[in-house]
Amino acid sequence: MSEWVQADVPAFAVVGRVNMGKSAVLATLLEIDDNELIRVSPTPGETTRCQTHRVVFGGRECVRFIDTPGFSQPVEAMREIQRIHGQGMPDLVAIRKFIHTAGETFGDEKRLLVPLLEGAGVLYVVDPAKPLRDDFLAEMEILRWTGRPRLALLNRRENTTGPDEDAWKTRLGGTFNLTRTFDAHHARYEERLRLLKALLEIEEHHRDALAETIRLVEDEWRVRREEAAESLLGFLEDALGLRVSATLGEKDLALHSRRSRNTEALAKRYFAELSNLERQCSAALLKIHRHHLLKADADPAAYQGIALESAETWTKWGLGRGQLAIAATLAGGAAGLAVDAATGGLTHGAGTVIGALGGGAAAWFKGGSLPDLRVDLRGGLKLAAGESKSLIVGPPRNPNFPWILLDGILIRYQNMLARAHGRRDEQRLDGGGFGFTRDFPPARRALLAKWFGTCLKGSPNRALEPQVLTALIDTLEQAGRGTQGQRP
Ligand SMILES: Nc1nc2c(ncn2[C@@H]2O[C@H](COP(=O)(O)OP(=O)(O)OP(=O)(O)O)[C@@H](O)[C@H]2O)c(=O)[nH]1
Ligand SMILES: [Mg+2]
Repeated sequence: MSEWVQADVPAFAVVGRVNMGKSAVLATLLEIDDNELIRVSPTPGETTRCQTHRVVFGGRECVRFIDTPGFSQPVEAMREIQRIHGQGMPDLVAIRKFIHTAGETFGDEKRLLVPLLEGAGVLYVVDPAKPLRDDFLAEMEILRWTGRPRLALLNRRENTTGPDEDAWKTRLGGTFNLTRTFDAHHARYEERLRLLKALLEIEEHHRDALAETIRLVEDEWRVRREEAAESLLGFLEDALGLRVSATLGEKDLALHSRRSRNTEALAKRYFAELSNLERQCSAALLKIHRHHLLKADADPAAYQGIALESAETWTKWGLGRGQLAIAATLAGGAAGLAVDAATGGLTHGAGTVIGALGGGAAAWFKGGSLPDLRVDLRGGLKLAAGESKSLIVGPPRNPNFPWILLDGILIRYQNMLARAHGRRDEQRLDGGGFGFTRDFPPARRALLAKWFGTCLKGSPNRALEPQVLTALIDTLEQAGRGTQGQRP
């Protein structure tokens, strides 16, 4: 009975020298960032026995990969198999005999050859920066003797090329059905898909099953994008509609120091809640993409005190000066007031507006020291004894604010997709990079601007949501390609 391979499920054994990145390749390919499930480690000899990793869709196993211990004595093993076979090229019979008769000194070789004997295809991982020595040639020779479909993978580290890379390619080209390059630390979805498609090319016997698997992977990726777009839509709606409020008593109003303390505390709370929403959205995206070592912690300080009027800020967030001018024109050029001069539909009832304080308003906000938030005071200015009123702090008035929020998440999304699951270091998912919104086609900009406007007023236009969702899905697709968001 076969231990590793089943007749109707395509199987591939990932083989190669110890420490070549076999487990890392597999972890990236299968999106497993958990060391308990696939151990990736700088210590050679980490994988000591074969381990099956099943790719399952809808409860059905579509393909399986077998991680194996690395070759440790390939030259000696090759000689032993030749000795067992005698004259001519050794075959599977000789390899079977080797597995059954050779001693434990060949323990790694025996264990890694068992799945091949049972019919698994070969995914041979090499580091092309290493010199092409005899022991590697011996590994290739043994793999050739198995007669199994073989794909060689040059696992390039940080794009480094070694002096022997051409020799590797020539040699592998002569021994393997296909040779591909892969970077276990940086491969993205497209490269993973390309690798799966390469397996389909070499394994004639399971062509249909592999083609079906690739379709399922592509479908799943589409579903993920839709789920990500939904999270993004929810985030934008919540973030743009976010308001925090505090109840002010008579003393709070009467004393200047208390007023400004209150307002500052409220602004701080506003930004803390805003980053919390951003963190939740990032966490949802990470969950959809099975990341556990990437952390979603958002930094409230990222928004607090950012100079919303400075061109530098917009450039940092990916908005060019030209676009800034457009946004300003769209908004009537009126950015920069510290205090909302009208309720602007922000409040639910008709309240007395802080702007009514006229010249006093600036004092309330301690000049320019506060971010440019929409602030609203409800309840009238004159309080009867025992009455209280609410101070409400809402989204920055700058017309670019929604675009900043969107860019921040899109950049995170792109950075997340660029992180390979084969890595084992922890990292914070950050929003550093250049934005996407500046490159939006005019129709998408107009649609989003319209919807943003309704969200900012706290009453998102539900009728627009399907279109917005489609626009966000397209946007995520473009961000996922990794070609945008770079500085031109
Ligand atoms: N920079 C970089 N490091 C890599 C890459 N692939 C693997 N590594 C590192 O190389 C080391 C060995 O990787 P593993 O995947 O554990 O190697 P292995 O071939 O499975 O090793 P054994 O199981 O011990 O035979 C780990 O520290 C990996 O993080 C890569 O593409 N780029
Ligand atoms: Mg390993």
